[in-house]
Amino acid sequence: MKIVHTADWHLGKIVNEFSMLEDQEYFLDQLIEKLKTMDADVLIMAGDLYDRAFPPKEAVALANKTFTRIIKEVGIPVLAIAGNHDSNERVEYGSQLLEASDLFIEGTVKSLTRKVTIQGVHFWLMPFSDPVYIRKLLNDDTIHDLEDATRVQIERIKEEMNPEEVNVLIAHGYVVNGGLESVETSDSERPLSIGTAEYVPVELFEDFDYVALGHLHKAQKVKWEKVRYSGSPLKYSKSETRHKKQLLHVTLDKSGVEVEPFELERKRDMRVVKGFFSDLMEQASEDYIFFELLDEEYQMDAMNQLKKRYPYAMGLEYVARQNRQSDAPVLTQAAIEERNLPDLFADFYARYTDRELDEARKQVVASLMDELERSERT
Ligand SMILES: [Mn+2]
Repeated sequence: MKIVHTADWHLGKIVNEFSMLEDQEYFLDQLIEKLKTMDADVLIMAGDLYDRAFPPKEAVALANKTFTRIIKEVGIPVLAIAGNHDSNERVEYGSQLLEASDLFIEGTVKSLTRKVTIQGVHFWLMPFSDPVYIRKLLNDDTIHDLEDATRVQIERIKEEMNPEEVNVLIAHGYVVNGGLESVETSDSERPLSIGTAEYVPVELFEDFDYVALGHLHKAQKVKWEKVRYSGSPLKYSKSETRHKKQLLHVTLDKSGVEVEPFELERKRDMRVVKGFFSDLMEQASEDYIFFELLDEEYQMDAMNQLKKRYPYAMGLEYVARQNRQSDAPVLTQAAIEERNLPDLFADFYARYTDRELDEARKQVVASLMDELERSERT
């Protein structure tokens, strides 16, 4: 069995006011062409097909076109589940009918997880849902959080599953090896729950031969080779600019799993560019760029100026100013007590304005302090 594993397309996503639709369409065209040349039996999309529960119509049209082309032009089935950004019911629209065309989209959680068998390999489609919904659906009061909900769903799968055969789980969420610090998160992953633990221990998935995960935007394995996040195919936040975005080509049978990541060309890269304003204004780029300016002084209308040369500029920070502020010496309590208030104020003024307090201002501060002291005494 050869699988192409991808996830977190977030169709219709807007990053810093830029729609990603053109980039997403470009990527999906590349994906279809690549699938035509590679040896793959099935495509998995492990959740967050859309970025929002009510995606823009262009995003729905793009999903429709893409799935149709993969099935008709490439000729392989597609297995997809809802992620936490998707509307479970909307994603599932027409699902029973589409099954006949090899498009298997599972939106809502079922009392028994849906199984799809392709060439003798069993795929279990476990969409994301909140634990309160799952607790009611399964009528199980032991379910309090996502870990409980997942455990109960897996127990029910195991009652039906033949461990002698090849079983693949498709799921969406934080799957961790110990704590949340065992995985690498990004800024564009929305929290899964408020108030209860949102992660699930990887050990729950031990009996599967491969686990195709979605939610984390950085490609990574969790504890074992066979438990994988493909990551998102595109960069969706500044925190992802260093990621090597990829898809996974997975070859598996009962003896084990072999995972080969592959990359596709992007329409525009998203990156961080560091430099002085005047130097940057001598260059140009059509990538998505987060600027980190090294200038110590604020530049007049910097973002609008930069946008003339970098039409896809996404953000701007004055990193030299931030560094200097955080590098400023921290006074100990004893040192503070040794110094008088006017001196401490002069330090504060210099740090935040980049100017020394001049004599005239010093006089004003001193007289204000005197007045304060007098009024405190009376
Ligand atoms: Mn997600």
